[in-house]
Amino acid sequence: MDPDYLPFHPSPSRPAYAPPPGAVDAHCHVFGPEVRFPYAPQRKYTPCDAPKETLFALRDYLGFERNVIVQATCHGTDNAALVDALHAAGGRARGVASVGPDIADAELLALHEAGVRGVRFNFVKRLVDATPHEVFLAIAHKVAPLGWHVVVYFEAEDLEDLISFLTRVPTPIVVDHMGRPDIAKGVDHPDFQRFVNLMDALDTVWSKVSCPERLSLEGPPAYGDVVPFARSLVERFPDRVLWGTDWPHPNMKSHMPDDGSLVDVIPKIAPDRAAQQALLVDNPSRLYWA
Ligand code: 0GY
Repeated sequence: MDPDYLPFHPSPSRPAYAPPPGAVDAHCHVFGPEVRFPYAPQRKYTPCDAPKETLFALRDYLGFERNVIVQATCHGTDNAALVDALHAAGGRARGVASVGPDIADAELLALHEAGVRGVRFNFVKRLVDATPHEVFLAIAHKVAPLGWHVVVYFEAEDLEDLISFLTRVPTPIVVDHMGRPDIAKGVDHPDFQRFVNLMDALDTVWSKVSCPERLSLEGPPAYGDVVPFARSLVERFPDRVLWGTDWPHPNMKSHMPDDGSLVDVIPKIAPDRAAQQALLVDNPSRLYWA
């Protein structure tokens, strides 16, 4: 089936910014190829095939050494493409899987051996049908003994209703894309400050300072209106932030970002070498390679 959004950028520019040795792209995906790893029947979009070989070539081209590959909704709870990529990465990739509550302990162990270190809970209504919080909590309790964490994806307007759930999660929590703030409202708006307050109150909550291309009203290549949001989190929580390309940018319909331009946003959100080292190397190493 044809993809229902733009294909990823065919020839990204080489970024001016050079990431430090050991840098991790902590949010990216592999899709298909469909002939080998079919997409989930219940998916809400059909992606373009985005195979592991292309991801690893992009990693090298952009100056990264490692990837965290995140299971996206179009593959449902079939983590086969993810596991295949992890095996091929030779220790240079870790994974975040999607699993159901009935997953067997042996399956979890096999995922762990492949390099999975977390599960993802998706609350974005256009991407998934709702899952009861109790089901997610049962999964979180099942993976906690493995030392895994939970990645959550939600939109800013839904955070208030999720706070009581988040406080009950027994593992570290990584929030995708800064909780998707409405950039037009500004950093000081109560919606974004609710997220900052959550990170203040719960030191188990981390944030990916990623995806300016999804959040920006200004658009490429600088995505300048998103910078103050990401920078404020990097300054305030230097040890609990991660960065990722989000390649191959599923569901991007307005424009397809040049991944080189996305890398060049990094020194604007983490201006000094110490902040860059934490964001790109030390923090993801602690969470995924400890
Ligand atoms: C992302 C964002 C999106 C998609 C998914 O799991 C997914 O399908 O996460 C999106 O459409 O915003 O992080 O890849």
